[in-house]
Amino acid sequence: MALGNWVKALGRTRKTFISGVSRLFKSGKPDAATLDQVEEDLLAADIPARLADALVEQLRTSADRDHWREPLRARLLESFANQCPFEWELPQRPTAVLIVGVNGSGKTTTAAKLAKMAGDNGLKPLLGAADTFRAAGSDQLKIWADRVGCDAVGGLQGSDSAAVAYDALQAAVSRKADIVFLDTAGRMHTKRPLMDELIKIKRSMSKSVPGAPHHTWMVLDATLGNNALRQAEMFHQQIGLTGIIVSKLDGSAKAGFILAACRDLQIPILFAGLGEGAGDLMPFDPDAFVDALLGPEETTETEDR
Ligand SMILES: Nc1nc2c(ncn2[C@@H]2O[C@H](COP(=O)(O)OP(=O)(O)OP(=O)(O)O)[C@@H](O)[C@H]2O)c(=O)[nH]1
Ligand SMILES: [Mg+2]
Repeated sequence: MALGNWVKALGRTRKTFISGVSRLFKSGKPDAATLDQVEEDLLAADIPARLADALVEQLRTSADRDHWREPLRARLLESFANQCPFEWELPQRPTAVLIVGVNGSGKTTTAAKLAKMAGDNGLKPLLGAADTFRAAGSDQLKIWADRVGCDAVGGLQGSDSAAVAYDALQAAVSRKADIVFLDTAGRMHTKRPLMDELIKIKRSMSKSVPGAPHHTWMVLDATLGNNALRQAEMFHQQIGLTGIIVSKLDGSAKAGFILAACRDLQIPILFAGLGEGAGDLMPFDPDAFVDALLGPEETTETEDR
């Protein structure tokens, strides 16, 4: 997808991010008070504190109207040293992907978007609806499955989510699906905590298909900024994540947290959701992300309002 989509999606975060930088250049010599304000602006966009510090230092020493962009760009890109894209060439068939996340983060929508992307990459996807908590959780996914043109396997509300996970993987084997995305509930109605439920689902998946789940991806709502990061830490500790998908990037003013997710948690950011439609998911592109954050050359002139 074109850089333009990233530029549009990151508009709100960029406004906060870049307003400090432009203020710095308008004030002539960067004085301590302006630099403090710049740091505050960076933190307001949920840029990690350590990085905000380094960026301000960079601006202090090389605050030159014409030459600030490249050093800043390089510094921002360092955050993505652990980044690696998801390869749609699958070593196992079916490949099972467990989709987790807190309530309302965008799991169901993202599972559907992923199924569409798998289809676009020449694979046969299957959607599994292990969200047996939400009334019509399974129906919601089936509607999506029809929309993106794939099969869905689900259970009744209140049924055992681990059993649904098992069945969905069995169905993937018998229907010769290449990849199955298993949607889960953001919270549970039983007394058992969510993590226990997810651990049970994982165990059940491995009994159904050896080695499953091959991937455990967490959907993070980008509008939550640093709070999303803390959620990811918790999930990672408990169930082990192999990838992060950032949803709702289009509505976020705090997308700076993504810079910490990859570097501090050492989990790759695989995809980003830039809208509610089935086609609004894209592979995460660090260069496009950083370029969109910095904005076009004239951004410092136009966005400081
Ligand atoms: N703007 C925007 N909205 C999104 C995106 N992804 C999901 N949404 C919206 O977020 C809301 C919640 O999405 P769901 O997919 O139902 O979230 P969920 O995590 O499955 O929710 P629960 O099953 O209730 O835990 C819906 O209104 C989606 O349309 C995105 O990338 N951009
Ligand atoms: Mg859901």
